[in-house]
Amino acid sequence: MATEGWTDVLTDEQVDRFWRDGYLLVEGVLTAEEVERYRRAALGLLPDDLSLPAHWYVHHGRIKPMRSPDDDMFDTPELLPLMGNERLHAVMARLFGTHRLRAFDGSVGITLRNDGLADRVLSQDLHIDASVPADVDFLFTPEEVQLGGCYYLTDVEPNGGGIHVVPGGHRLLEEEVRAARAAGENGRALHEAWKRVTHLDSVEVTGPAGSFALLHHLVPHGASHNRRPTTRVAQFMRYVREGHPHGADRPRPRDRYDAAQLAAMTPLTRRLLGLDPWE
Ligand SMILES: O=C(O)CCC(=O)C(=O)O
Ligand SMILES: [Fe+2]
Repeated sequence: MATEGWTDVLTDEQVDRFWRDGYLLVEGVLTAEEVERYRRAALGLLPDDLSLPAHWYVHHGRIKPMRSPDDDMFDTPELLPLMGNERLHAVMARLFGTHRLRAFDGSVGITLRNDGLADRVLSQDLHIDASVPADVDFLFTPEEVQLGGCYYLTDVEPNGGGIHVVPGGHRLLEEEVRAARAAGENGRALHEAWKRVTHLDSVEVTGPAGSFALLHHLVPHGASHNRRPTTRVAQFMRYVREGHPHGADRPRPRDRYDAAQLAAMTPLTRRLLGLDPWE
């Protein structure tokens, strides 16, 4: 089936580097034709007159389209195939050690050039987006791991709005949380529940269009200002194993999908969304 060959999709060196650094740029996940199609679909979310709906998020040149005030998942027929991409699933299966995964997120981030705030690199506080509720302590088990990141749908050159990550940040976070626990403190609550991390240094992840910038869920990361003319277009994805301890593997509700969306799904997409069971 679709996952054939997933064991050799990354080299052992890439796998080791990912678990050591907590991030990895995987090139060539999308073909040039796919990049062009999805980039157009993502930019096609922008209204013709560039009047951005009030419920969209716009900050320092970064536009986050929203389907509704509390829904940022763009699983339209055009963009839905990104959620069931075979190559990204193979990369994830290699790292998780199983192909029985659930995929979610599907949000889009479009970063225009911003000439302001010249003394600042980041346009967003470093944070984590772990599927661990803010009032629940980390388990630090393999079952809890969520792997995510973004497809780059444009070339991202240095200072071009690439996602910033803290190298080794997942290990730094675990050490800090465990030290706090040992001191009788709540490590989960540190740094505003790890949504405002100001004490760690980050680097920009650059790469050609068609790459996936892969992140461990405990790596603090944040958006950066784009200083280049090329508008950065990215689509975000997250994966967990079936049986996630905090319920992040819940299937998508069936009534979310109309005939056009269902027609855009492959058998792999249906399993990743939880509409069909894994064998
Ligand atoms: O757009 C980016 O580069 C990162 C955005 C991000 O991490 C977020 O919005 O949670
Ligand atoms: Fe984030």
